[in-house]
This record gives sequence, structure tokens and C-alpha cells, in this order.
Amino acid sequence: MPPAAEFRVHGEAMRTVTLRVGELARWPSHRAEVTFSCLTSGAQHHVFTGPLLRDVLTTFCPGVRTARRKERSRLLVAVTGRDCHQAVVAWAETDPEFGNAPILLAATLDGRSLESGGCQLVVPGDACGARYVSSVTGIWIGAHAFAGPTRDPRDTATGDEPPAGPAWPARSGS
Ligand SMILES: Nc1nc2c(c(=O)[nH]1)N[C@H]1C(S)=C(S)[C@@H](COP(=O)(O)O)O[C@H]1N2
Ligand SMILES: [Mo]
Repeated sequence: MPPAAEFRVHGEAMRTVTLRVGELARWPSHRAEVTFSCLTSGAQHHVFTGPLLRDVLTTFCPGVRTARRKERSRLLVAVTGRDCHQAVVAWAETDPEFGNAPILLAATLDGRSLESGGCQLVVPGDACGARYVSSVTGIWIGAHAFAGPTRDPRDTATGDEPPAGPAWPARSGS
């Protein structure tokens, strides 16, 4: 048996954890049958199973559960493969209160375990294959940190958000 592939889940508001693909079985498994096109190899059709990316991230990054919508709206999830191929998913794409997309961290591909090769990001809505990052070694979550105004004064007037403290470090300049 080849050694099990490990990947790191880390970010700005959490402790770093290292997981094996087999440990993805602790979350409810979802199935995605997808077709995407690749510039070099044409149309690809695959069946993946694994947990929702958001279920894994909310487990280790509890701040994402309590963060206000306007904090969640600026979160990024960067996924890195063993070959350093990277793709970014906006947290909001997968958040039930925003895009609610069933983005997976797949533990099987076409019925085969990814335990030794590494898990794979699955973005079923994508027509192009570039974000189906395979052999995942790292998943990072954090806030977009451009140096701009930090607070829209209208934030306090909406009334639909609890006055919670920020879960992520404030942008520079605040
Ligand atoms: N780690 C890694 N994942 C990757 C890539 C890559 O170069 N490295 N290429 C992407 C691209 S461009 C495509 S089209 C799909 C191809 O997936 P397939 O080989 O299962 O058809 O993998 C994606 N995932
Ligand atoms: Mo591709």
C-alpha cells in the first residue's frame, strides 16, 4: 500500500490541521457526476464522492459559522495541488446563504479511492476543468485584504446583522 496522502487545512482564523483522505469519511458524503472540458484533453466525465468543502472548513474554522454575511462575502478559499497548481473558490460560492454550490472535496474518483493520490476539489458548476485541483496538499481560508476603506457606514443601518466582532483580522488601514 502506498502511503496515504496528507493535506493541510489552514488559514487566518484557525489552527492548522493535517488530514488524510480517509478522514474525509467523518462528514456526510455527496456524489457529483460532472462533465467539464479541458483545453488539452477535451470533454471529461467523472463521478466523485466526498464531503462538501464547506462542511470540512466550518469544522476547523468555526469563525466562518458565526461570521456576519458581510464578513463571509470577502472570504477566499485557495486550494493547492502537489504540483502547485492552484485554484481559488470564493467562500460565498459554497455558502448556503449565497451561491449554495455543492463544491466537494472528493475522496473517490470514478469508484477509486484517492487515499494515496490525494483528494480533489470538485466544482460541479464549472464548465472548465481548471478548478478540479487534484492531489490536494493545502486548503487555505482567509479574507481578501486589499487596502481600502474598512467600513461602509451603511453597515450599521441594515439591521439584519448581529453586532458581532470580526472573525478575521481587519484589513490594513483599519
Ligand atoms: N493538481 C492539478 N490538478 C489539476 C490540474 C493540474 O495541472 N494540476 N489541471 C486541471 C485541469 S486544466 C483539468 S482540465 C483537469 C483534468 O482532469 P482529468 O485529468 O481528470 O480529466 O484537472 C485539473 N486539475
Ligand atoms: Mo484543462
